[in-house]
Amino acid sequence: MVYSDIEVASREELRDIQTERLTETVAYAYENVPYYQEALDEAGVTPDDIESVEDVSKLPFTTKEDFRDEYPDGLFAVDRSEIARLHASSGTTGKPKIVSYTDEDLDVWREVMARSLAAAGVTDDHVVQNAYGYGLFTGGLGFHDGVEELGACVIPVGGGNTARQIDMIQDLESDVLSATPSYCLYLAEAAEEQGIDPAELSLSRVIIGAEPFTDPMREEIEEALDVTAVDVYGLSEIIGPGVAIECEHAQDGLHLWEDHFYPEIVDPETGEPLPEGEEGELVLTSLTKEALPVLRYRTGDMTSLNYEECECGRTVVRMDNVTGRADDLLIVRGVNVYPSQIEEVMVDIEEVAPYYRIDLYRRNNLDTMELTVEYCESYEGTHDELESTIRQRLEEILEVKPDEIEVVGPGVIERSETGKVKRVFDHR
Ligand code: DLL
Repeated sequence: MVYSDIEVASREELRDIQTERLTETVAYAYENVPYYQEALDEAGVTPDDIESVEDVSKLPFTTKEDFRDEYPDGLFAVDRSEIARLHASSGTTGKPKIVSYTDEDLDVWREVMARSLAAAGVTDDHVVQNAYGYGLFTGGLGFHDGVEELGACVIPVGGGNTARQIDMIQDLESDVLSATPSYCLYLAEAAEEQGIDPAELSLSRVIIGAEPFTDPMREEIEEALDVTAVDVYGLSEIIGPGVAIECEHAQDGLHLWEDHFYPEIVDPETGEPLPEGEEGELVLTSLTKEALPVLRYRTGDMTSLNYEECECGRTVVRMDNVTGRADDLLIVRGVNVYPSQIEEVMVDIEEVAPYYRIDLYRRNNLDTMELTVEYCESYEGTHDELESTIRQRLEEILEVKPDEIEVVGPGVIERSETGKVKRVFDHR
């Protein structure tokens, strides 16, 4: 179901809306955020130079460091009295990024979340169990408001509490689970431990996001819970969840609500815009935000854009699934390694459970990489056999070999019930 006509508008109509909104946003940011006035002046650009959406590339970038430098509210464009809500992003080090919303911003967020849920196949008859964390994290409240806006029923369970979570699914017959992909697997595993077949639960779909996952990982979730798993993307700096989502129809790229968020793809090294279809770093400009307008935000997320109409009929641009971040790249003894490459191999080996961790150390001035992998309950072979299978498979795809592979039994690798999964531990 298409929630809003704009999802199927012609490309010309979309472009006109984007042009109008971009010119407004740039003038608004220039007038109301001293940081942007300075940044534009420095770049030698005035709001009048922005005449169409293509002029976006004249604007300077906004980065994570700018959010940090302007902590807590230096990027806000409105007075405190106009701010209806504050959230904070989940930074692992240093101060979080504080993000703000006016009433109108919250309306936009509800609308894009409702569109997203509808695209994922959620209807007003559905019961959505929301297992994203409530609180400063945008996942919980973002989903919550969107489900209400759509007219479906939300169960605000939040993150963790897995035994209760499973009871709720069983007793209240939840149709949809919104949760991180790692939590979906955690829940399936916990159900099994309780003697419940997770595939027999009432869930028909899960809406997974907030962290990268690979295709085999998605298949694992779909099989374990017998659901359709739909990928949802978003980030606090831009609004929260609901920037883009796959439709359940095609599951082929995430429909990005480009009447509110303008996407570009740039070379992560040079910042130069890349030709259509090429993979690079996603850069987003907010087109309707009041409290926190953001110009050309460097998301750090690697993806590509596809402007072809989807088989579901939506005409808005689709972004590819984000399987990594520009800064995810691990450089081990001078060689590039993406954790997603390792994950693909892990999930592809039947005897291995989808739990692994990568530890990097510097010993005697040399990088060392240790991989810890868990085998499945059903595995009957020896540790050595499995280790050599893993080593062989990794050698086919990686230029640099792990120095050590440790194979451990089921449940040994620490699980996290809440928040985003952490698989790489760089001790260097
Ligand atoms: O994670 C918002 C969100 C909540 C999205 C619930 C989806 C579901 P932040 O905490 O600010 O916001 O983290 C944003 O998480 O830049 C990506 O690196 C990563 N991320 C978010 N969604 C996906 C996804 C929320 N579907 C950062 N696939 C982003 C891969 C994702 N990475």
